[in-house]
Amino acid sequence: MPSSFQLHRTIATVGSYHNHHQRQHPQPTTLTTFFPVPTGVSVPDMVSAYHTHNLRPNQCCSGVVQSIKAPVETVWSVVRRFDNPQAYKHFLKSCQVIVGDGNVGSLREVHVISGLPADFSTERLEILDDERHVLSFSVVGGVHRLNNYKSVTTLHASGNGTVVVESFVVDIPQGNTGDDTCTFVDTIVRCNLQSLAQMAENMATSSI
Ligand code: A8S
Repeated sequence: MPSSFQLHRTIATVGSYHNHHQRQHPQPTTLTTFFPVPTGVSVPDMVSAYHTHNLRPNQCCSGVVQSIKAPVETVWSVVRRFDNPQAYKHFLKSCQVIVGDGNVGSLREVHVISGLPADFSTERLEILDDERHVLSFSVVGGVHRLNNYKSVTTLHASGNGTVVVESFVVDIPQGNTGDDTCTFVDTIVRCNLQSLAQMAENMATSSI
């Protein structure tokens, strides 16, 4: 069995794994949590390394796995554009790079469509690795309820297609539970990755 197939199977079966830690439980200052791999399951080092998050007390983490019928390079050409997330993230109505030129350290300000409990978010590009197909950004400001949000997106070749893994860590807002917070964010991330799939699959089909 090719290893990419194993990767696909392994991550796809544990894709909605949630972890959360709430204030009322005594917690150590830091705790390492593995997404999306429960202890004892072996997947390529890269997946476990990039999707391992340090959780502070009162933070939660989760993630989403999406298969896409398009080559990794096609999917990556969309994901890597830190200056243009609204191309596939339909909850965003605009984006402006306010510092930098789209490389690590750049800051963007994204404005959210109406109807969400948010107005805008200021985000910093943390990782942009064109060889390994890894992008990570963190939320550093704005008007919304997702303080200290950080996500990591990795792309993996699987047959002719791509598997996308996106995990995140975020503070649990006052008055919410970790489960509610993870469900809210998982929903946004799942919508984003479904729309990414649709876009990349259209690009792949129209280039044949
Ligand atoms: C992303 C992921 C998320 C974006 C969230 C979770 C956000 O842009 C939206 C609503 C909010 O309440 C928070 O990859 C925030 O963009 C759509 C403004 C950060």
